[in-house]
Amino acid sequence: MRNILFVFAFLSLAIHLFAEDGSRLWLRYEPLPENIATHYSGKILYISSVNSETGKIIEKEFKEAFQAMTGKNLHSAKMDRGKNSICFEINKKLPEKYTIQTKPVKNGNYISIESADDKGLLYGMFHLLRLMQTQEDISNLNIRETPSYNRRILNHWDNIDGSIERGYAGASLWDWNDLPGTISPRYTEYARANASIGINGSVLNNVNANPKFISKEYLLKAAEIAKIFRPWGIQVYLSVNFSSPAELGGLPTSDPLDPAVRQWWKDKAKEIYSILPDFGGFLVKANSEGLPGPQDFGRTHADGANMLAEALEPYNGIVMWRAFVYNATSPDRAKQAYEEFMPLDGQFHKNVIIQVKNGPVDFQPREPFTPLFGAMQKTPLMVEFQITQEYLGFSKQLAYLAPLYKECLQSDTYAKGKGSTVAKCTDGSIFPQAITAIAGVANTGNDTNWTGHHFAQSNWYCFGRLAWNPDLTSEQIANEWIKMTFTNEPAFVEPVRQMMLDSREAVVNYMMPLGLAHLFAWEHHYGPQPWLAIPGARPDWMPSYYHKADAEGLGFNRTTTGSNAVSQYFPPLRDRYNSIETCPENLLLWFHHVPWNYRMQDGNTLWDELCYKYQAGVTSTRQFQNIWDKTASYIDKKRFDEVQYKLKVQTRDAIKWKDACLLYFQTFSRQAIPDAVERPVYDLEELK
Ligand code: GCV
Repeated sequence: MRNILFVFAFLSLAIHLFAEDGSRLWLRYEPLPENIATHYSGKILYISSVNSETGKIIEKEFKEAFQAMTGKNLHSAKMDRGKNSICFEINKKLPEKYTIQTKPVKNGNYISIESADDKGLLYGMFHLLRLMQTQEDISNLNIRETPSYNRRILNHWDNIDGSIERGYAGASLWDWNDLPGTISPRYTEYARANASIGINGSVLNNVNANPKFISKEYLLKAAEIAKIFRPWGIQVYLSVNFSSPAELGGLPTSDPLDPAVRQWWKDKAKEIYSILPDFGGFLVKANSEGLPGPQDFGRTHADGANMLAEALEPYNGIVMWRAFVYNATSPDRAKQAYEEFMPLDGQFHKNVIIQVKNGPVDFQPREPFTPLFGAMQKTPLMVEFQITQEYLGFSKQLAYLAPLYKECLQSDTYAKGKGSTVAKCTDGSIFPQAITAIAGVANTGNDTNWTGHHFAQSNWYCFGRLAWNPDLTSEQIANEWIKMTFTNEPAFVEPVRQMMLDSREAVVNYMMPLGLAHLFAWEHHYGPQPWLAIPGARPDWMPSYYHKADAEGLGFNRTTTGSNAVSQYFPPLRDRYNSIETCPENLLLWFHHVPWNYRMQDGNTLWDELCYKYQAGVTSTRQFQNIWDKTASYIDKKRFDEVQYKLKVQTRDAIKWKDACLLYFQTFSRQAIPDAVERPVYDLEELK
């Protein structure tokens, strides 16, 4: 009875101390059930040779977490690897980033976490805590971990005025007005959350970069953020505007071959490193969507990137040069990055890496992988994913993105025969490269729960976990995240995991199934506007450029009889995509213009199949509502209610997508919507 009372008192204390508002993310360290807590008793924290700031963080975090989960205090000891102790130890000879092992000691055993540096110990500590949080057996451990990518980076599209481009979780976390004098406690919380999932870099500002970010005034502000991030193993990077020499430095030009411009960047790099000694480097969006770049001066992307690379080289900084380029006159936007960058392969300085969006257009709910992966073999490439849900329902809709990220990373490019996946082509295992990296456009903001939708936290989480190890399964990651974020109760974990795993495909189905892309409303990219036609606007910003609906059929002919984008892929993929019979149906309309009465693999016509896909998307969202409604008793009311409300909005908006797209495409197909599909509830004119 006393035990029960104790547990009860302990639980209510925990509940009292922390509101369940999502602010604690996956680092909630909830009390473990008593039988498990007993199993963990008696362990002593032992830290050797770690006197750094990071060492102090490890000691504090581990003690507090252990206390919160087990109710027991740990004691620090420097000398003795005693029975039941947990030992954090630097081992310079260790090839892996860290190991966690159960090792024998007199009368028992202890847990040893070893790494060549304190950052590895930090990751090892979070790994061990994760095992405890998810109630895994830690009695016999033999874990060896090495990250797949050296640089695992969040890109913030945050502006100087505190707004965030494509941000759906409030304003920027960075209080530029108050920095450097006032330091928000959230900087530490942000760094801690990132460290817990292995993220080790942060680009603080938008790729649509204001030149001011590299002024002395702003460097001093960024330096304060970097100071907080440093012991958590996170390097600061900045996006730079290519016209900075002219706009910030007052030079008459920003031509990358002009000696004064080159010197300006060298001086700027020197200044940056005097203020930010471990600065990571530059991210650059150039000659893209109206931003300046080397082509303004008749120079190439390589000329521009190499000039910056030379300036950063003495300090080991890198340049992440984006391949997101397209122009209004191109007959196929999906081909452009390849056309502009392939001729430059091998011409980049060794500290340049080309940052390439996962798909050739723009973070659509489904795209094939960008064909530059595997093709540029003499230049390091890094994948850029979007974590913020610009094209997947903002923070209003549930879309767990691990399946999307994995679909790209596991795609076989066939660059060096079968098995040349995008992951292997970018992690250094097929093409040796000095720099390996991966980036995700962050979905964080100053909302209490960080990401707007409670489930959007899982996308931040899964990006970090996959950046560390792309072989983890979406299911495994969802499992961990749910247990740490909500509860270990199987009656909650299992249905919610299934809901998450189904959610991305649901969004594809009710937004743009079968390889359709970019049917989005003008500018905000939330709802459907497949009919959009603004006189005089850029054609490649209009949905009809992508869907090509006409009386004959639907889809973009990218085969050898069309734009020939298929030729940018290696055989046999090229041939598979080129043939309507072998093209995967989930990309059919990406590569083919398909007649409305074309027979799909299941015998349905294209038109009927399209209708069934939209219906399947809507049906899934209703299932999500049903699943969620049954979970009320397992979690706190606040998060339950907030998610319940968002799932209702998602169903409502999925119906809008279905009605808008089917009613619009019906004006071309001139066929009835099959009986098994819900009748439209909106009129096309009303939706328009
Ligand atoms: C930061 C898309 C988005 C833009 C974004 C751009 C990019 O076009 O809509 O908001 O700009 O991608 O990735 O540079």
